[in-house]
Amino acid sequence: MIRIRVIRICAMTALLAASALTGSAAFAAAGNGAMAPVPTTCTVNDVEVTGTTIAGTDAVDDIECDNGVNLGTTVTGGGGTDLIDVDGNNAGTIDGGAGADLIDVDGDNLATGVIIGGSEGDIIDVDDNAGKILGGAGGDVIFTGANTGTVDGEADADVCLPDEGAGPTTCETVV
Ligand SMILES: [Ca+2]
Ligand SMILES: [Ca+2]
Ligand SMILES: [Ca+2]
Repeated sequence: MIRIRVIRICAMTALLAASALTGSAAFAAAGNGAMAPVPTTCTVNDVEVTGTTIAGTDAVDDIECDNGVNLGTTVTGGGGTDLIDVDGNNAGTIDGGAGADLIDVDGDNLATGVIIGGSEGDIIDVDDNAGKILGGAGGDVIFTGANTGTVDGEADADVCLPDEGAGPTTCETVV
């Protein structure tokens, strides 16, 4: 009876060791894979584009991303007054480029997310921010939900309107 128990315990120990190894291997694989760019699907002026680079033109663009912006994906408006409209979270980089852009993220800006207004007065509206929001030159208006990340209006007279939370908010006017 004692012998059977010992064998059982040995078997269980071996199983646990094996599963711990498998777990660490899986973790390592996920760790490596986590930084891999993930393509995002958006429409640029009603044309569907899938990739890790979604680029507007130097003219006025309407860029719509209905499933968020994934890690490693960069969405750029380029020149012109662009609308970049995201449904879901931003884990990538959104850059309005030159021109007074409207960047509307109907989700959170995650820790890995970066939103750049670019030159001229941009309007940036996002839910909770754990990432980085940079207004760039021009008088920008930046709306956020709870802010635990970085909000910096950068050059010129900016207005930041964080709903709650006291993450570092660098704006001439914080409402
Ligand atoms: Ca553009
Ligand atoms: Ca632009
Ligand atoms: Ca700006």
